[in-house]
Amino acid sequence: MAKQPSKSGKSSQEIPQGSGGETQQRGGPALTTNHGVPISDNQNTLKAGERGPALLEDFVLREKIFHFDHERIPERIVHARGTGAHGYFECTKAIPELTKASLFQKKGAKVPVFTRFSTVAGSKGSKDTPRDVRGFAVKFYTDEGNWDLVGNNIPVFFIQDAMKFPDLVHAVKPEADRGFPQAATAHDTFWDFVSLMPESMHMIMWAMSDRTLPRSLRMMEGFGVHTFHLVNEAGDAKMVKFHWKPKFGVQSTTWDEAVKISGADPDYHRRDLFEAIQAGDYPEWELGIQVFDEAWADKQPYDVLDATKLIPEEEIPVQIIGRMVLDRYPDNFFAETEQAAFLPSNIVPGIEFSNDPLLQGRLFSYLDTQKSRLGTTNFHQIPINAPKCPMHNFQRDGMMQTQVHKGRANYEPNSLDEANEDAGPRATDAGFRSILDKQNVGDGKRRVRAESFADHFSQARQFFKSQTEVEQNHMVAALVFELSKVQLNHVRKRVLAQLRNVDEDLAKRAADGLGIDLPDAIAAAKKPVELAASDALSILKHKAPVAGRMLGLLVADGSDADVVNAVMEQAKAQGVMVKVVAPKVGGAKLEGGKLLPADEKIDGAPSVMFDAVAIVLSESGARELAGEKAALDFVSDAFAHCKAIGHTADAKPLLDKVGVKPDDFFFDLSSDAKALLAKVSTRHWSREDKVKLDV
Ligand code: HDE
Repeated sequence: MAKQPSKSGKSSQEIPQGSGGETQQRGGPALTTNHGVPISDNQNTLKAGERGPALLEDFVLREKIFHFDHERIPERIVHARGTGAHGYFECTKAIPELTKASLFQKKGAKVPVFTRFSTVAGSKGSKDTPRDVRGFAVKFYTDEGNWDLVGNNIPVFFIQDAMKFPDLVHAVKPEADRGFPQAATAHDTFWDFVSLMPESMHMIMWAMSDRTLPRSLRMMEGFGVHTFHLVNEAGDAKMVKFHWKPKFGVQSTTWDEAVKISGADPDYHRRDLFEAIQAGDYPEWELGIQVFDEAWADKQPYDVLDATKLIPEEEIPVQIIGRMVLDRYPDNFFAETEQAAFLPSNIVPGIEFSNDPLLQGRLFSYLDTQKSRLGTTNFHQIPINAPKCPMHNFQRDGMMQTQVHKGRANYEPNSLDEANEDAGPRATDAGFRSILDKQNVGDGKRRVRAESFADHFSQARQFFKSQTEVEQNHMVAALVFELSKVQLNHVRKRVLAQLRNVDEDLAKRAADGLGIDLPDAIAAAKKPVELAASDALSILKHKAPVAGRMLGLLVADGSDADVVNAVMEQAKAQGVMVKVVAPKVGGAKLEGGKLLPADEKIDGAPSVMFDAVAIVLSESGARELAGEKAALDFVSDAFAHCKAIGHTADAKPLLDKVGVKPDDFFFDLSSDAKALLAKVSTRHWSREDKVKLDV
């Protein structure tokens, strides 16, 4: 084709084709179409003439736009927002007497894992820090197939029977007519539903506690929730609950912090996981089990098949059998994290389901949902989902089949081997067998709820009683906040009426906070029993190691270099990460002239993003920052959120402007940086009374 003259008189072929006038040849392999044809120009559409219409024959453009148009897939119906990482599971205590599962046979044996954490209610693009349950799903790639332990960071659930799940999810998601609120339980339909479902009250206690405001995904417990079975080589079965115990301790933010974090960094948890792994501070959990038998289960005042109940750790201690380390962030978020398909039905020989009716419903749902989300029954062939052990069967074809099966053996039984052809795989005696459970089947088909599931309040009360005063205050504040957002007064009242069955004082305090009269209690289906408090249920009674926490180091021009170094050295020694915050991201010129580059500009890194703060300022730096709203908020929020505050004596003008009075959690960094670091993971809760903030 003849070259088109351009307006400037130059042939269009002579105009450099890269953006900004430079060519785009920067190394790397040749750019091609999806079908391997090399592409010469990735900037311009093929046109009829330099300023003419685009040509339909432009297969390069058409393919590029076509693929782009279909880049998104449906998000998960629930748990849409999440992030994940690769790692390994190591058996630290072999338990062949309990299970024949291959991953638990030998101390020191490792299997690869992929773990995804999620919020439940929000859409894929919602914030990381709403008040919400967190998903904790682990895929173990064992040599006998994938085992998916698809749990949450809370050991119980809202409902007892899968039949109610669509109703629960409809109620919590944005309201059907208005399309809001996003990622929030604080609205009419959620509270309407749960107040009519007394079985949800135990989970409501957890949801209104700080458990739903985790400080980091690395600092959450995980729970398999349901009772499962462990089966040994001889076929003996024991019941089991699975627990994940975080190495970095359990920690939560306050509500005010979570709200502010969501504005400052909607990706807070995702970024935290990424940064910790990049820094080599690998998130780690211990895997624990509570093991018991039917005879023990039969003696409990609740049913172990009821997912709204937990087994107190004081009753059946958690024995640690392994550890999980997450040491590699995915290379590609979509290919791995988004396409990861977890299936509670993925179990391996030696692990078995129980008859928990919630679990039984899940066994169907997850397999089913992958077809609409990932578009094909062959989703198990996507690398993140594929087992890492051999896999052979006679399932064939389907959309996006990537395996090229050879031969004609696609049915069984066959005798093709007699004709020297490949006859394909055979079932094996060593394969998965379901345990015999004669006891619980056979009394006819019945659409009922077992009588043993009827007590909805005893464990809810046990949870409330097990909290420290600070945690109870937070729960009251959470209930008042949520119910203040509920607009239907009869719903508020019904919640309070249910709460009276949990704890009279809790109900009364919530009613006071709302400014409404306490209604009569709703009669409980079964009279609650008094259960002993359990320390394991309180976050503040857990150990709080300082390693893995994040310190915000505020500096400005003229800051004392020795103090900065002392803080950094102490932090390093304690395994605490540090982010340098300064008025300008280019950094601050410390006293003596050395430039300290900043990680963040002050208005991009409010103190809510840190566990504790070190304010290392010269007097002139402090005076200057005393005129900046972001710096004032940095200090006042750190104080209000009860965090440890280290400072130089010269930082006084800033502290004075904020008006905070130093207390036991203020540390003079010129003399003692170590003391600050020791308190990075604890909060000075008694400040809450002083600041009277809406915790
Ligand atoms: Fe889920 N749940 N769920 N769930 N769930 C899903 O599966 C469902 C339940 C949990 O990171 C969906 O692949 C039903 C309890 C996690 O990809 C869906 C019932 C627990 C994740 C589904 C429950 C969970 C999901 C949506 C009641 C804790 C995210 C997309 C019978 C033990 C997994 C998907 C990931 C995801 C159904 C209840 C945990 C729709 C029907 C109880 C961690 O299949």
